[in-house]
Amino acid sequence: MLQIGIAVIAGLAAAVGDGVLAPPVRLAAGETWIDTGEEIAHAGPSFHDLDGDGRRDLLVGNFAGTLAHYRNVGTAAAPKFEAKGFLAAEGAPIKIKNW
Ligand SMILES: [Ca+2]
Repeated sequence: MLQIGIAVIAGLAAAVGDGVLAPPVRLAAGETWIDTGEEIAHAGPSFHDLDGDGRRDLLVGNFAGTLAHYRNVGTAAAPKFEAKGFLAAEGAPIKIKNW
């Protein structure tokens, strides 16, 4: 179910100029599908260049308030993602209150 949410957002990100959305794309990190798991809902994907290399990386927030980080090791036009764990600060995962 969560994979669908990510795929839909990825499809929106690929929208073309005439207002027609591109088909949804299921994202993977290496050989593993990106998935927040069955126990954690409300995937909130967002693309940002976190390391300043010109390629947008993927952050996936979830209901628990953590942000899974996937570094783009592909290109800007053909991204490939590498799982980097949860985004952290001072050695601890960042946790955002969402209610
Ligand atoms: Ca980057």
